[in-house]
Amino acid sequence: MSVLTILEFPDPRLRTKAAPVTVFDAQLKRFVADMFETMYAANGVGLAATQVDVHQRVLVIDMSDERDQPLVLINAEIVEQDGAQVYQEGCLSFPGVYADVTRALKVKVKAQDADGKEFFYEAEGPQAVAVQHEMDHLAGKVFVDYLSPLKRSLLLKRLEKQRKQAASA
Ligand code: GNR
Ligand code: NI
Repeated sequence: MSVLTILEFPDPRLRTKAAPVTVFDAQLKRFVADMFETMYAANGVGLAATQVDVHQRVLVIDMSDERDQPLVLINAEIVEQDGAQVYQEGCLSFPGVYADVTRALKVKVKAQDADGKEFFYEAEGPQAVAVQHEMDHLAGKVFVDYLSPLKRSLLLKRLEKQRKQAASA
């Protein structure tokens, strides 16, 4: 297994739209294992393939405190959604910055597992935030896209400041 490099904003590759997975083979399973290793190494609660420069519809999530509830969604599609919630989001591609984003409260997703078997997954609250955040990455979208121009420029300035501090630490 390997820890993969996570692309950071404003890398233009984060804007790539992922293609559906069509081949469910050993290579895909290795890639999923690498995604989990990368997400856990970075202390993230989710990771989209886009963030490691693989442009296929694969996302992983683990919202548990014990880091023992891995979930992989391949070719995920939202089939139902309901309500709204505001949640303070972060992103491994924007280290050290956070912002409130409004999203659906509940989502029902149709997806495939690493063997290609179709299943439905229903999430509410923080889990639903994670699913929507990762699905956005696969569409080339990032959480700052939801902010007003003013809030976005403030956040991107903070990102620069964080980077300078991290570089001189
Ligand atoms: O680790 C992550 N935490 C997080 C917190 C609030 C809302 C969304 C997330 S996802 C993020 C990992 C990441 O960047 N996934 O794309
Ligand atoms: Ni993210």
